[in-house]
Amino acid sequence: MEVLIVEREVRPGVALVRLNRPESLNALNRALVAQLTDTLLALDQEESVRAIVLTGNERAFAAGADIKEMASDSAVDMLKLDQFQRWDQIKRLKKPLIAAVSGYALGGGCELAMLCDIIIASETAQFGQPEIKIGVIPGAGGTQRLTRAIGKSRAMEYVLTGRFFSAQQAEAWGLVSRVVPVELYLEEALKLAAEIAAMPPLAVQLAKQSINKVYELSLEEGLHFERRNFYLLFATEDQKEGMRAFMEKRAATWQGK
Ligand code: DAK
Repeated sequence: MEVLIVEREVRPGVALVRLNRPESLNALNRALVAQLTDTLLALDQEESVRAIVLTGNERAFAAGADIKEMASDSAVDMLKLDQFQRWDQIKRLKKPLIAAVSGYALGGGCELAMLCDIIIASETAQFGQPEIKIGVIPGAGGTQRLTRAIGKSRAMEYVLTGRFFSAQQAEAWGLVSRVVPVELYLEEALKLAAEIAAMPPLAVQLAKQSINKVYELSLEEGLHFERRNFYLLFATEDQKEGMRAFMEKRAATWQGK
C-alpha cells in the first residue's frame, strides 16, 4: 500500500497529498517523511500546481513520529539519520500549503500541521505535543512554533503535560483558521486552495514569503522586505493585467509572469 497518495487537479490548480498509514494513525516513519518531502518539493516545481492541500484521514492527520521505529535509536543514530532536516525544506515551499486536519495531530503530526501555511480543522481534531510522556520533547519545531502560535503560558502547559487540546481551543487561540463539521473539513480546505490557486501566482508567492518573515525579522526589516516585494510585483505582467482589468471592469486572466 502506498504510504502517500497524490492527486493532481482535484480542483483547478490544486494538488492533494494524503498521508496513508491508517493502521498506525499515519505515524510518520522514515519512508513516509522522505516521500512526503520529495513529493512536496516536486509539486512546488510544477507550473500547473498553484496550491497544495495536505491531509490524513478522518481519524488522524498524523499521530506523530513512528515511536516503534525510533524506540531503539541512539543519539548517534538520530544525529546520523537527521531525517527531520528534510522537514525544514517544507518551510521553504513557494506554493501555499494548506493542512486539512481531522482527528489526531500529535507530536510530529502537530508540528507538520504547524509547518503548513494555513490549518483548516474538523470539529474532531485534537492537537498536542505529547512527547514528554515518552521521555522526549518536541524536536521538529513544536516548542518554537506552538509558542509563537498560542503564547508561552499555554505552550508551557501543553508541552510540559503532553495534554491534547481541541479544535475549538486551537481556533480560539489562533492556531487554526477555522473549525468545520467533520464531513466538510477537506472540502473547505480544497475550496480555499482553489480560491488561492485562482490568484496571480507571483503575488501569492511573495505574499506568503512576506508573511512568513514575521517570525524571522524585526518589524522594520519585515516592512522593508514587504515593500521590496510590492515594488517587484510592478515588474510583472500580472500586475499590469490586474489593474487594467479593474479599470476595464472585467475579470483578469493571470499568466504567472
Ligand atoms: N507511532 C507508532 N505507532 C503509532 C503511533 C505512533 N506515534 N500512534 C499510534 N500508533 C499505532 C498504535 O500503536 C496502534 O497500533 P497497533 O497496536 O494496532 O499495532 C495503532 O496506531 C492505533 O493506535 P491506538 O490503538 O493507540 O489507538 P487509540 O485510539 O487507543 O489511541 C492515540 C490513539 C493517538 C491517543 C495513541 O495511539 C497515542 O497516544 N499515540 C502516540 C501519540 C504520541 O505520543 N505521539 C508523539 C510521538 S513522538 C524528530 C523530530 C520530531 C519527532 C521525532 C524526531 N527529529 C528532529 C529527529 C517527533 C516525535 C513524536 O512525534
